[in-house]
Amino acid sequence: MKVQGILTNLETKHPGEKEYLQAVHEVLESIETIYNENPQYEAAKIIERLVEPDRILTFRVSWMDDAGNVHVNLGYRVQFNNAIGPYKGGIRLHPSVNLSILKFLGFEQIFKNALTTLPMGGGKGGSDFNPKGKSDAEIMRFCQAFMLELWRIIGPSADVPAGDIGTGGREIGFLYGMYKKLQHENSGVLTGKGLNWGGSLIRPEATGFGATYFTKEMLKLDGDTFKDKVVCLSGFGNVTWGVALKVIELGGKVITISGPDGYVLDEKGLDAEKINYLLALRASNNDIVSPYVEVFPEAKFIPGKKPWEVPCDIAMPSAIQNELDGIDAENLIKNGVKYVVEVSNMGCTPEAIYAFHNGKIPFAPGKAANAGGVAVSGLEMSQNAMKLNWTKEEVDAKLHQIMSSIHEACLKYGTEDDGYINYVKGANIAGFIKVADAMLDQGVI
Ligand code: 2IT
Repeated sequence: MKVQGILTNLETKHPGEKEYLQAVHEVLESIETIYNENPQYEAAKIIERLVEPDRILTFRVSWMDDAGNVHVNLGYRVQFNNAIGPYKGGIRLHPSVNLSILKFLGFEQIFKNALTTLPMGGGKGGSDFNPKGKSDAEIMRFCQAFMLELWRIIGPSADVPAGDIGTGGREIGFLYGMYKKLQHENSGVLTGKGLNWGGSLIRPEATGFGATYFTKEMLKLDGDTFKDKVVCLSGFGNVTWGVALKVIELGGKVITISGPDGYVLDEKGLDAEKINYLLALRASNNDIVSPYVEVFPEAKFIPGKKPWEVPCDIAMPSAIQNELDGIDAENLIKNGVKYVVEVSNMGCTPEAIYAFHNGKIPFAPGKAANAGGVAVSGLEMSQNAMKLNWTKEEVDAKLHQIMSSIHEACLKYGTEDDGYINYVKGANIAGFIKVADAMLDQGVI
């Protein structure tokens, strides 16, 4: 394969879609050798077919605010690949949302979902709607208007959306209510539902718990544990909350969280009360983390900065794509970081990943480390299909087992001659082989 040729072609076809091209580049680079060793892939033009979504729905979302003003947003659903199961992936509501971002997320989701071992294809959706500062009624009207378009192309065996940045339990509820009304069925089409209407225990915690279980496996390889490890997190949303809970349970110390306004340094470490407060902070509907230091004055707020300047053993970016760049990576390495685990999707820039690889720092990419969220979504689908609920212990045990198996897959395909584990390569190859082989089996479609 000529990776460069395919990329140049994509750049011409999709100029300016920088996040999407970044995600494709990373995957193609990792799978080049496997691809060249298996001419059946090239013969079936697997890469050329895999990098273009099956289809994209773009729609207008019109809604009215509480003052009676009309607003127009853009809505999207990118159905990327369904070779191994229904399209599956979240809905991001954030002003930065555009097609490039949803295509990068949908592309990543294909490999991530394949790694979970569950039958789920890849998709992603969203809108440039900003939920911050909106009332519950405004959120409801937006979600209802969004679903008035989306419902035509989703279904429990066709496409199963879920939450992502800006879409939590409240939004899933409003979306589900409208879908149910339009489709006249209660079949669990979305995941991340409320517990008494088809949701799964552990789903809210799953991304964070899963990433922590994955990190536990990385530590175990070195005969180590979380005990007394200093951990820097970014973000203060659902994912950060889940990581903090589990890291502390396993004996680690979480000393940073962050928002778009800056970061909080809490040298004493987060505890149960502070983690609980994250829920209140998130629910406050303001996109700022600084109020933390008003409630816990022993912590410091550092405005306008990212937490990667703070010395730590383990860095876990948990906010948004490209939040940790080459300079941040150099700072972390200089300060002695031992592990870096992407919990956000594509949280590290290519320069940062290069620096970690170069410095032989174990680095886990998001599509492996954060797969616990969608894995428990898959388990929610299983429970809905069976019309039965598993206990917290059952779901957690399955999540644990899935994260260990993803780690195993990374070792299998990512161990280099000198023993360094290239988790990026491992995750990309393992995910790719599964999807590519399914596409081969199913013919040219
Ligand atoms: O990025 C992700 O994996 C998610 N936002 C979760 C997707 C899902 O379908 O649960």
